[in-house]
Amino acid sequence: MDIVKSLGHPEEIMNLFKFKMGGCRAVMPKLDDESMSQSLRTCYTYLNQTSRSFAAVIESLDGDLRHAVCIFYLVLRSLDTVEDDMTIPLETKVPMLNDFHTFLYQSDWCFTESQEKDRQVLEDFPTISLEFRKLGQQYREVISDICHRMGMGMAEFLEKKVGSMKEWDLYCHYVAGLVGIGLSQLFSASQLADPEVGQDTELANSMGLFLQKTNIIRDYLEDTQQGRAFWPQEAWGQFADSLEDLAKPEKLQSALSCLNLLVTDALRHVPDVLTYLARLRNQSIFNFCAIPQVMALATLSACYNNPMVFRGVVKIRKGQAVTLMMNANNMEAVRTIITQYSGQLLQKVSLTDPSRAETLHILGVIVEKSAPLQPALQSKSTHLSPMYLSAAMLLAALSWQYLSTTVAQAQGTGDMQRH
Ligand code: D61
Ligand code: MG
Repeated sequence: MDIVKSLGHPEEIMNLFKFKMGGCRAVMPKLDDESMSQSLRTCYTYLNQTSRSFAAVIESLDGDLRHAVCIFYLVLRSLDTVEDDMTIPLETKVPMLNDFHTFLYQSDWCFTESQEKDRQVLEDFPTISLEFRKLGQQYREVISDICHRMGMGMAEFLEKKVGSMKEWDLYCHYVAGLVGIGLSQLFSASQLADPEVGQDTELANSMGLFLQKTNIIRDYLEDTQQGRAFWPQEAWGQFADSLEDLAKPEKLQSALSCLNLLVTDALRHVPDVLTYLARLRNQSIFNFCAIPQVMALATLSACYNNPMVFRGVVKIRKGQAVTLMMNANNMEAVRTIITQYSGQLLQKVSLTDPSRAETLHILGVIVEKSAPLQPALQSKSTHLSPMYLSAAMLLAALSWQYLSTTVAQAQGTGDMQRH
């Protein structure tokens, strides 16, 4: 089935075969768990059970960073399982979220009343907290601090809705920006990344916001069907009387306008993502950080102006995902990928979309910032690399789009004047 979906994309078919033949082992070597304690092996089992997208890239991290990030993931996944469990009453949930960081040092603390799919990590939390207490002090301090701040943020938003775009940024900061900030501190603490990586919390926060906003945009239907509302009212309120209304066929145009507005807002974080990735020196950390980001951009491009967001869950092809996983392992390749998807998005921007100008603007900024550096080095040789050419063409296409916008507007005003 995956092969069929990639029929029009020969590179993807090749990569799917390579992947099936274990080709991605180059990018993600097998975890040698011989020397592991039983409880640590159990933690890696929970990691693979609860995270489709992060397990493999976490297992391929170097040195003691691997275990630290694995435990960091399981601690926050446990906290999030409490937040997401709609069967836990508020008066129980709020104190649990606020005090969760203290459970890390209570060897027998566990929670057995969750109905969530990931409830295993709460029922057997003693195994996770045991491995947590075995980590180095520098890692435990980061994990406990981030767990405390995320728990308090989640509790804050249990009592209030995501209203303004600013509150959307704040909610995504609590549940994903703090993950980026914590990971960056773990990277620097492991000496596998420069201290500035852990210190520049703005960039680290953007890494999390781009991933979480993409998830929230993609999961519109699943979330609204489960009574969860993460789309900011400041956005949907411009197009409908309720968030659920966006799923009504007669509201499709309004729904697409709201969707495109949110995608455009999420794209604001891409320039920071590029700056963040360019600072990474360790290959395993680069893969771990870059792969989820380019997957998110591919998902955003697939969601943009796509009615399927209101009828199901839009997913990128398996062949596309494998190709991104195999290619996104150096900065030049990431620049090329981001330029390609910006071009794809550009082609979808309709003349009548209310966010058209903002979308074209941010795509222009992204294309400029992700223009491949290589050509400069090749200046000695006259010919310009194909990527340089396509970036130039993209910029040309963008300015053409701008011009046609302004002309249309001028004519419009002309028309306006006429009526
Ligand atoms: C570099 C590399 C990975 C990064 C990063 C920078 C910055 C941020 C993140 C990963 C986190 C991205 C989160 C996007 C997926 N959204 C969720 O998982 C939501 O839950 C958020 C709260 C718990 C966060 C758990 C987490 C996730 C990824 C990690 C990690 C911790 C620790 C280390 C590495 C990666 C979403 O949960 C979906 C679900 O319940 O399945 C939600 O409830 O909104
Ligand atoms: Mg959650």
